[in-house]
Amino acid sequence: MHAYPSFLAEEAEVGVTPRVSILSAPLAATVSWGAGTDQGPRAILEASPALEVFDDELLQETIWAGIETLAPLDFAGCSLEAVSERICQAVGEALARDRFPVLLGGEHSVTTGAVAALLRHHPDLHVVQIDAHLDLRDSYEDTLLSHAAVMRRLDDLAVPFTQVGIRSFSQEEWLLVRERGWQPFFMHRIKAEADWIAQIVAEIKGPVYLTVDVDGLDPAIMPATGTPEPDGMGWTMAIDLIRAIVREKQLVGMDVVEFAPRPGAEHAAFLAAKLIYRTLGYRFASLLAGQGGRP
Ligand SMILES: [Mn+2]
Repeated sequence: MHAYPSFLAEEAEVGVTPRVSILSAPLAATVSWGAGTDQGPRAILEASPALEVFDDELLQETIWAGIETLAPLDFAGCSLEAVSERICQAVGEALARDRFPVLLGGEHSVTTGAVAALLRHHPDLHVVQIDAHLDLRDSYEDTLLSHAAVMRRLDDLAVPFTQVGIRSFSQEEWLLVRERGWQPFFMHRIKAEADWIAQIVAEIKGPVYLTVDVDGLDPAIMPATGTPEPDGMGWTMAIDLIRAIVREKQLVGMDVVEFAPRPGAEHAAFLAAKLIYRTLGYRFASLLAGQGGRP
């Protein structure tokens, strides 16, 4: 068995106290179609050393913020409840050590445990979800902690959330959205409303947890996922949104979920790694300002 890879490999070893913990949650228990999300974290980490450590937009070496990769969580023999508790504990430990947590899924149900941990530090937490799906089913295949019900579980926790890139949902979910008066940022909406990013920023009141289900992106750039819904968000769309959120709000944690590596689609793992590195770049830009990243 090969050692588990780390984000940016030895390039991340710059000798500063880490401010970021990369935490792998290789969970694949309830995927509906297209398995392989348990291999997602490894594939993203393995692709990451191909990134240029000097960010081409921010003109800084974000590695100087300090990025550590923790050993992957082991879910062998765990129920989904136990998985969620284990993630909550691991994210809680990262927060206690003053680290910014980046969780790599694994399927989307990993988000619940991370949000539970963040809520203890930020009771006014707001979740921004990039996703093709509403994930508002009450349960899915009799599983309350299914990936298809993850946002419903967050609603149970009374966490406010904003859903972006949506283009696939059930009638049950649609009726719930109407009943609650929610206004998801459907794909057709963000294409029709030029100020969609400003609208999203305006509705966020507290610190932000960003959950990126990679199927929110267009399958042309992100084919490595179980449900590659057509007509998704482009790279620039997603990055413009993340830039605005991180600059105008307080980003306190993030995850990238539902990545399932596909032979021949290695660009997708590279994209996921760059999206994480760019987001960390925004998050730590003021810390690194004026020094090109170097201390
Ligand atoms: Mn999804």
